Amino acid sequence: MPNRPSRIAALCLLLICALFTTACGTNGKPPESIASERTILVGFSQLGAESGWRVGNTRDVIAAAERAGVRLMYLNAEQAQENQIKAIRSFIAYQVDVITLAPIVEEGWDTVLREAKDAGIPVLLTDRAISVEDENLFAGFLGSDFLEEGRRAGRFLLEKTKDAPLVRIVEISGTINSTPMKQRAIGFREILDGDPRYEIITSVSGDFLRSKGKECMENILKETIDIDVLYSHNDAMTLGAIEAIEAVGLRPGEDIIIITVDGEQGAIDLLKEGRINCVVECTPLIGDMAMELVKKLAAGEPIPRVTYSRERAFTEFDDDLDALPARGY
Ligand code: GZL
Repeated sequence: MPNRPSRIAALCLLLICALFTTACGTNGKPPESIASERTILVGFSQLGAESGWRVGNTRDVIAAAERAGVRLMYLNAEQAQENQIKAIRSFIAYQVDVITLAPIVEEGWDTVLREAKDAGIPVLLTDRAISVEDENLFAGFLGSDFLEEGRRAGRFLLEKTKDAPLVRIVEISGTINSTPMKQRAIGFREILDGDPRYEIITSVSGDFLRSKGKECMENILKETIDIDVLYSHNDAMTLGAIEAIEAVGLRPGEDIIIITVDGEQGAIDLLKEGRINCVVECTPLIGDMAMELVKKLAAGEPIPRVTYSRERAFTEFDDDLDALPARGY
């Protein structure tokens, strides 16, 4: 429960707002229409700054809020769920119109989202999903179809290795218990599980961090170099893993097939050089879509439970890689 000082502050703020509203006169309009006329205040709880993807996402949401005339309170949780929970409580104390949450993991949100609901503040999930007892604790989800991202990675590998007798795969996964980590793993396995030629010899978490991706790959290479494929859940970890692969004299993209997710400019550049074979797109540029949904919520309108961003995969089989526009992250 929010502590007493913040509740007193909230009540004072509320009283001032009430007096202000009364003084300015509301012409008897219902409160929701006032929200649609005055500047919308959004509390944005971002999980961290762990990758180029995340930094690009933050920049895009901030720029989109500016374009939309929405006032944004942005708090970076630095990869700690407890900081996101504190951020949500401060947004409640400020009586924001809408909360947007990019949840680092799926569990542990029921209590604080109940507080937001009791305060009458709708919550939009952006980027990742959550698991809660009561689905009504959030208004909707905007982000990627991570299962499909994993399937795209698997389909590329089937095409790339259709004549191979045996394919030994190393998986470096993302933050444990996060939606992208869980679903990119499931989608990838959905495509390959029916074929006995594919063996995932090890799967370790690199927490979406470049440094940990490098460390994971170094440790794996100490055990074996009999690896055909690296499936890495994000470009940051892939760039780290490629350093480790090259440090032992192996050629990424040739000796080891490299499949990565996100679509950062750095990964696309390595795809063009032949040091990565497949880049599954996961766009962070969802700010404008988020602001459209925020405005609906602030006006008391319903939004879809799930809104997916449009994505594709870029592979060595594409003949238009040089024509690709700059990625913007
Ligand atoms: C995916 C996002 C993931 C990215 C990583 O939507 O949550 O988190 O794939 C980022 O780069 O760290």
